[in-house]
Amino acid sequence: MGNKIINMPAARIGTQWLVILCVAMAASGTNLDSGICPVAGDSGCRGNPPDQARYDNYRIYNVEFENQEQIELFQKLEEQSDSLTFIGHAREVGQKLSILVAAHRVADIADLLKTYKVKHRVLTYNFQEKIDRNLAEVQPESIDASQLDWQHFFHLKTIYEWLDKMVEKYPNRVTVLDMGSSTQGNAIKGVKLTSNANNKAIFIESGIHAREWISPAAATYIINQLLTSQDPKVQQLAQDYNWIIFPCVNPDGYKYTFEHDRMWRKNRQLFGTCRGVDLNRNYPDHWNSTGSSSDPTRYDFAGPSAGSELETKRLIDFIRANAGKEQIKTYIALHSYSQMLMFPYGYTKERVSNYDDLQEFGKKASAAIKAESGRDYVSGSLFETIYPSSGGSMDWAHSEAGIPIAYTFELRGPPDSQDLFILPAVEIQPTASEAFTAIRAIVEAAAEKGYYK
Ligand code: 0X9
Ligand code: ZN
Repeated sequence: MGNKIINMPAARIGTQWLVILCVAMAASGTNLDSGICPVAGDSGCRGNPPDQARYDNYRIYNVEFENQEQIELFQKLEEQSDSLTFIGHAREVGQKLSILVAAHRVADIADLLKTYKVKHRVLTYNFQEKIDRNLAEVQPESIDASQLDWQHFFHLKTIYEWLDKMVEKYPNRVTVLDMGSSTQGNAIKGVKLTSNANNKAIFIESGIHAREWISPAAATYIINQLLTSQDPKVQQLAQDYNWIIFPCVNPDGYKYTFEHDRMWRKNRQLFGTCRGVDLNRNYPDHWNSTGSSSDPTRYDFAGPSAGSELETKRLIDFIRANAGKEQIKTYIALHSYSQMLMFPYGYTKERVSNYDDLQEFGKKASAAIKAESGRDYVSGSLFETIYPSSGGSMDWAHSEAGIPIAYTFELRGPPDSQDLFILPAVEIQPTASEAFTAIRAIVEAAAEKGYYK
């Protein structure tokens, strides 16, 4: 909206448009009398606020279902409304669920909770405060990548430049990998750390869900540890295995969380009036059979068909081309939040052939985290631990690509976190360290069982 339009006589603008214009102006603080933008801004008319989603006075409710009626109530609510962000779906008695409630729905939801006697707690009263604090912990996009640390969050550009710097610094050990471009033309870049061409390889997938910022941060932490740690055990691990790490497999979504909506999860593919496929529902393995949606407006939209998305195709092509050649025996997908270490399957309660081993390694990994930080991480099959979901990358990597050791980690915070995905920056270092500790415990236990022979 520019000054030209503001100065147009009312008669030349249709009544409907005039109303919209006035509401927009009032909302943005534009001075209708003078037609002057009050504050210098960076988008559209100087003075308009940026095109950024806000969550002022949004609340997080944690509810617990005690009967079928309450479950059906919340299933209906989720179906009917896009002003309630569910973290999971209402499924069973005893289940606890966090829901982000838009400010204009607070009275309505509070009434329903009372009417149906739903057990609940309010975890957060103003979600925007969490976001504001978090955005203050982001370093500017213009920062030199050598400044990358684990006390701040970083833009995609900085993470990618930091990968290039690692290659410059350790040319004999690090190579940059590029899977190709995303839907919106961003690179899907990673690194390979090689000690010996004959080593078995460990693959780490990070950032498939855009808003889970701890995931790319943990990936850069792990790369840095493998290259610089003085701990002989870490050096041994860097010696004995090659590591293929992609910090951000959903670059379009990640960029969007910095520029427009901190809570964005999916990729940015357009479907008429809305956008985004949940890339962790898009893999061609029992695609869209459970725990996913066929509706593009939903957070867990599986896509128009199995493997429809460019990001999914890139990753599948990469793994197909390299699983054998690079001897990839371990696949780790990093997510947040809930503190869980999960193995296949996600789509069924049937057990994988090496269920007992994966269960044992998971338990060892959560014990190692407990010893390190005191944090509780639950381990088990994904279906049994978090919720049924199909079309995930881990199921595909295990079943279709034949990678025997496959895990999905949900990193900090706890399941009843007041922050949801907005982890404070002070927790980056300890959380990333926990992730690395768990990976090391799994790899060491799997090595003992002969998985890397
Ligand atoms: O829902 C998800 O995709 C994951 N949880 S998150 O809160 N990070 O979004 C966990 C389920 C992963 N599902 C499969 N791999 N099938
Ligand atoms: Zn996730």
